[in-house]
Amino acid sequence: MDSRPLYFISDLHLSAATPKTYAAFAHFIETTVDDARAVYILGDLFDYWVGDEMLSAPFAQQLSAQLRTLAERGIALYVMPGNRDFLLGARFEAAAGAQLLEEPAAVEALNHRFVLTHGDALCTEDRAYQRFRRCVRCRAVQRFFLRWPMLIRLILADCIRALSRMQKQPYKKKGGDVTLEAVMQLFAQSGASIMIHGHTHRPARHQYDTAVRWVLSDWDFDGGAARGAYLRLDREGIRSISL
Ligand code: LP5
Ligand code: MN
Repeated sequence: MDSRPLYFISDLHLSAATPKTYAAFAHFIETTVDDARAVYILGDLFDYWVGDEMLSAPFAQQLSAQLRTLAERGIALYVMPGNRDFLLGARFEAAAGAQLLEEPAAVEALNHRFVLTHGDALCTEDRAYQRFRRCVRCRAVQRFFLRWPMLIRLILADCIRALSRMQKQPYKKKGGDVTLEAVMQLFAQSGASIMIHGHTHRPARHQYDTAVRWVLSDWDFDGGAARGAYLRLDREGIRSISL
């Protein structure tokens, strides 16, 4: 059995405007995960993604080349789409040497069964967001959107981002967290005893009767309070390690 550790991160929200967070991420990829069997990025690697044509931007080229070094070192890379980068596609996969993971994903490793998800689908009280999500996760809507010129896509994404920002403290309002009902339903449906997700920016370890839910931290070294962390699973179990 391959007993090398697995690493989990999410919510880096990287863009050309986040050089310090990118530097922390580059260090994580170059050094921290050197002993890994696999790295899982559970959504929102990018601040936003409106189609794989974004790969032609120097920032995205640098980032995908960085990610490709994992495959070259024999480390598998799995990327799950988040609510900001669900339009990552096959060209990104090829450029980054990654495998896109559909969510929720069940994974067996080191004698545990995990269920992995970004986390936004679990915020079932956020009805406006769930309506929006159903619309933009519809394949036909995505195909339609991806045929538009890049400039128009960027303008629409900017409008959506502005609307989203106008919500006061989205993670503190009612509906800004996962619901217990959705969490329990996902445990039951997946048969997993460990759940890992991000999105809510409320890093924690929640213990239930027979299951555990780990919530990943977001990363930000460019704005207010510097923060970032990853989960490491090895034969001894899971640990959260802050940067
Ligand atoms: O991202 P975060 O964490 O700050 O907030 C999320 C929810 N917001 C979003 C929007 C993203 O931040 C921006 C997405 C950029 C990529 C766009 C791709 C372009 C569209 C592709 C079409 C195929 O996800 C926020 C949640 C919060 O998490 C907490 O869970 O509350 O939800 C919102 O703010 C959404 C609003 O509630 C509803 C917005 C309605 C916008 C209507 C525009 C319709 C456009 C239809 C497009 C075809
Ligand atoms: Mn998110």
